[in-house]
Amino acid sequence: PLKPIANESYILPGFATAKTNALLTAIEGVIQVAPLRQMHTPGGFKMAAQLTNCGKYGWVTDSHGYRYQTTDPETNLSWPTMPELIHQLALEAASACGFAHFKPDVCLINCYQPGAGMGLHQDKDEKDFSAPIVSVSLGVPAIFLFGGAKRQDKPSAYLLKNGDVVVWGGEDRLRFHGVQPIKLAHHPMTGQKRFNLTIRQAA
Ligand code: MD5
Ligand code: FE
Repeated sequence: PLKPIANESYILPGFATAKTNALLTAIEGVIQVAPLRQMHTPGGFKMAAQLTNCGKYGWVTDSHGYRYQTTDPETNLSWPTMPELIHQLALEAASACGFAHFKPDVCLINCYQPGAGMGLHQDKDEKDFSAPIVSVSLGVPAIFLFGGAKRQDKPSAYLLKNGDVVVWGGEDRLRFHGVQPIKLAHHPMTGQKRFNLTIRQAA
């Protein structure tokens, strides 16, 4: 099933459900090399979610700005390779939504504890906005806020559960979006946490 939420954006409910165990195992492997950490925005605020990356590039933020880089600033090591399971899942989800040209080179892993959210923002640090973005939700549910081209546009709210996949592209690629603070809940595979994989083409 494929639920359109805008002209070129779709929720694929449960698209990754059969793979959630393997995805969490893959995430554990990444975290052992590139630990989860809270980063700071250029304005000096600590982000609520913890993050890490895998793939050729990783998304980072610090006092100098938002950017992609090939090394982990905590360890100076290259980011771990993107597990093939994640790479393939992203290609399959994008293809199911009609996005044939997608060469993902980064998977940002966000980890939300109860109370953590993400304010409305646009993803615009990538080179080619014609490439879609695929997101995979794991663990406790979250309310995803999907806005418009302007910050002032009133967002729609969608509940994203373990195994749900969302694909954004085309005219919707630069919409404002965010995540409401996570409610206290329990998931058998992640405890109180929510993980989100955001698979993108940075270069
Ligand atoms: C999350 N993460 O649940 C979300 C899912 C981020 C972020 O937003 O930047 O780490 S990805 C949601 C997304 C990506 C690209 C475009 C749009 C939404 N959109 O047009 O709404 O941790
Ligand atoms: Fe985003």
